[in-house]
Amino acid sequence: MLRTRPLITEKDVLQAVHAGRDVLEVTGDPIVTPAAGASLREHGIRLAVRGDATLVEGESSSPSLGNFSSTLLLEMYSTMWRIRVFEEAVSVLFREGRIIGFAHVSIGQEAVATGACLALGPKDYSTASHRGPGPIAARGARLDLMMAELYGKATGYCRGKGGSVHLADFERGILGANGIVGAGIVIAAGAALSAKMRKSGEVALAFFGDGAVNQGAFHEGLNIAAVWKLPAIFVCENNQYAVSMAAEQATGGGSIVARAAAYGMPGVQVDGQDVLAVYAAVRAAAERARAGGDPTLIECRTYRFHGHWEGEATDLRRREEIAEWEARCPIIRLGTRLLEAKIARQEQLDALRQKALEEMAAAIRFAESSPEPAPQEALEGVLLPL
Ligand SMILES: Cc1ncc(C[n+]2csc(CCOP(=O)(O)OP(=O)(O)O)c2C)c(N)n1
Ligand SMILES: [Mg+2]
Repeated sequence: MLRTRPLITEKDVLQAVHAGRDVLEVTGDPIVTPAAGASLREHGIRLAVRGDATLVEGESSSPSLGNFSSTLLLEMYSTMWRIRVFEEAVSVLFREGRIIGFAHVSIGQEAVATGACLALGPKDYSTASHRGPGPIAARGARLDLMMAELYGKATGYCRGKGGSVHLADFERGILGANGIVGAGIVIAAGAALSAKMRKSGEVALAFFGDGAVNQGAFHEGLNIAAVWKLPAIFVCENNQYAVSMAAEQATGGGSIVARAAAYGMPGVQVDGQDVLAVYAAVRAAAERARAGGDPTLIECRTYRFHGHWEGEATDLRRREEIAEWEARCPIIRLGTRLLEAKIARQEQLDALRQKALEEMAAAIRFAESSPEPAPQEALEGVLLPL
């Protein structure tokens, strides 16, 4: 049975302001739209929640470092660098014509992939959008096999036939990046159904963009997951744009996270530049899913520092906007916190980045020296129409 959760909009807040109230009372487990959250803060109005409220949307404050082991914090830091240096190399190699096909990088968004994937267990499943390398590297996939795939070499993850938008590693539960926007959402729902039927205790997580929430697959996937209480986690990488279309102009109702209410599932919005916030949200969602509870929609507000794809001729976004977000680099942010809390010294952080650089350099050497696929294998492993 679907639960109804009250929605707090900016209008509700403004009504309270006009009535001269400084408290907005609500019964149940409310959804607060981002605009309402901002308005609450702006007018200094407190939300008083009656009932068993557990989740309140709006950008959460960052969890304290004390909630995480230093091993995990350093793993987060090095995973983000692993993604960053790999994708920076991809960007250069693509421009040099050494990487073929498409390449979409998620430089700037590393905290989303990292926080989410590190909150999963090794047997869980994940799918990624067309912006594949980040979420796939974050689950521990091998950079050399990834790079060889991007080069179209026979040693790549899909023997050179998939490229960056179809990277997959089934042994790690990575069910693939996908060139079809939104497709990974229903694939994850299917994996979650399989886990539920097998009573395996596994969960399935789908990464997708803000553009995907307007696809039918988003609604189908969330609906079936809600109706059948599937152990699924839907992570929206809201990087504010689908190619050049701004999410705020394309999202009916104005809020992605509010759509969770339509399916009676918890919805959480987190600061996607804060790896700790993403981790905490996914961890809570995974625990709920494993315990047989509802699936969860998590909207991570983030930004891609590069254009839509590496071959993009024009980027229509404002330079000031890009600069504002570059100042919110998730890696620098975590590094600064680790230094301030004396959890790590600068030399340790530098060594983790250096290790990622060496792994990336070895991955390029592997890809460069790998053979091309043999022409007679061109149709092997490919689904052909009858
Ligand atoms: C079903 C479908 N429609 C359109 C496209 C073309 N397309 C590729 S990426 C993209 C934008 C997706 O934006 P978003 O979901 O926000 O992901 P982002 O690129 O921002 O990570 C579009 C429209 C596609 N690949 N698949
Ligand atoms: Mg997007």
